[in-house]
Amino acid sequence: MKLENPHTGTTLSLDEWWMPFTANRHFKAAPRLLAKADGMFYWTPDGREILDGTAGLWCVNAGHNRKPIVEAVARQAATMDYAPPFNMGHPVAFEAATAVAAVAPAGMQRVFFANSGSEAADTAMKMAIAYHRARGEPARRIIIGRERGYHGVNVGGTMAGGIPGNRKAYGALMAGVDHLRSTHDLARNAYSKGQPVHGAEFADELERIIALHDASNVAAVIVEPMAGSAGVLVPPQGYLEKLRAICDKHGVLLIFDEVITGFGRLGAPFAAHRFNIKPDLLTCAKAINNAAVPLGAVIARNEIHDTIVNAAPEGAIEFLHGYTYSGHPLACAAAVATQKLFADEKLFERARAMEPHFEAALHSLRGARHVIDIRNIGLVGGIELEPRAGAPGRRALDAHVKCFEAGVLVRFTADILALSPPLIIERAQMERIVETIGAVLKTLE
Ligand code: PXG
Repeated sequence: MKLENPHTGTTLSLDEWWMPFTANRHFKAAPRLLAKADGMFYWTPDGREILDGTAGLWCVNAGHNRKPIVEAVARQAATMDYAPPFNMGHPVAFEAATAVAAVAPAGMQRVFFANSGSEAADTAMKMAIAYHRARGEPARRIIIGRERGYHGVNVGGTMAGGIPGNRKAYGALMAGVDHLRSTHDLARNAYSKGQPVHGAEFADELERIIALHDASNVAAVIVEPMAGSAGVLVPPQGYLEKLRAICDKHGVLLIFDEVITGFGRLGAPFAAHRFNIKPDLLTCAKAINNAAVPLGAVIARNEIHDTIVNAAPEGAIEFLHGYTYSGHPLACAAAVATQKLFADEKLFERARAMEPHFEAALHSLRGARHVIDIRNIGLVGGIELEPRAGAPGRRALDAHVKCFEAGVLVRFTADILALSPPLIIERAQMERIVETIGAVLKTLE
């Protein structure tokens, strides 16, 4: 097959790009390419239309190539490409931080920019440790994550994360991590709509883990309020409340990784709003600027910022951390335009209003071949398939490929199909996604 860039006519060689989180040999034997996007759709290089059921990779919440964002990035590129962020500033980064702080939970209006969710996770963990040190408790360095948690692929995120395949090759890259069990309980919670009823008690083991290490050594707990990458695990009713209470009791910070749940995905600005639980630190990325230019952020409780900043001598750098591209002008211009678009089109409210329709469409697949669970919240859906004997993950990979051939983009992880469409999705498009999956499941081994 001859592949080319349809916009330039350049013939493509597939050898050089070592692709991330990709079965490189499998992919390059039968590549699936996307070359153009608009609104709810992608197009392949040969012009086939693909309905985007995943908002890219959980990130293009306002839909693709939205004009105000495209224009803001183009304008900024033509005005000032780059400016250093260390002991220098530029207007757009301040504007972007203000725009993000405006939708953040009350009392969390301090925004530190990174370039990805992975960098945001590692930044938040360092911030937690720096906070305890500034308060005079420098021994608090242990980070507690959760099985099936995903916090990106940098050192801290890899170690605090709880996906075995992502960790096994690296040993102890970071000292002092422990893990809660995952909240997944298929036997009791299959086919839950919204938050499952069973499982608040899974939070109780945080008491045991903190006691084991002694609270005086524990810095923070980091969890995704709703675990995305590991297969759409919605927190059981009462679970996050318990985590918050146990953290408070022991002076341990609670970090919410909202890289997926941030900016409307659950029908509220953040999961913190949806579940009415306030973390101490919150990480985000992806939809912060509709994924137009790489950008991540840590949103800190004001008091955490103040404690770290005020502990340093006047004139000294208070938090010795940051990236060349922290607050990159193009990324920040996209963030300002994106946040305005979210507000102008009331997209978070729209996601909440569309949730019942999405839920009904998803659960209509109950009883379809191979399906053993369906779960959902906001505009997120997970469809768990019975794994093929001796070949875990293959059935969902086949479903992903066949849906793509049928013109619908769905994600998969292990044997779970994950859906997270742009928040502009129409009801007929929800139905098309679900009908396509249903038809594909009928044809799968
Ligand atoms: N935290 C969470 C909760 C994420 O979902 C990251 C951190 C890392 O972000 P960066 O920007 O460094 O990739 C993520 C990323 C999937 C999938 O298939 C999800 C992510 C990444 C890759 C695949 O669900 N989320």
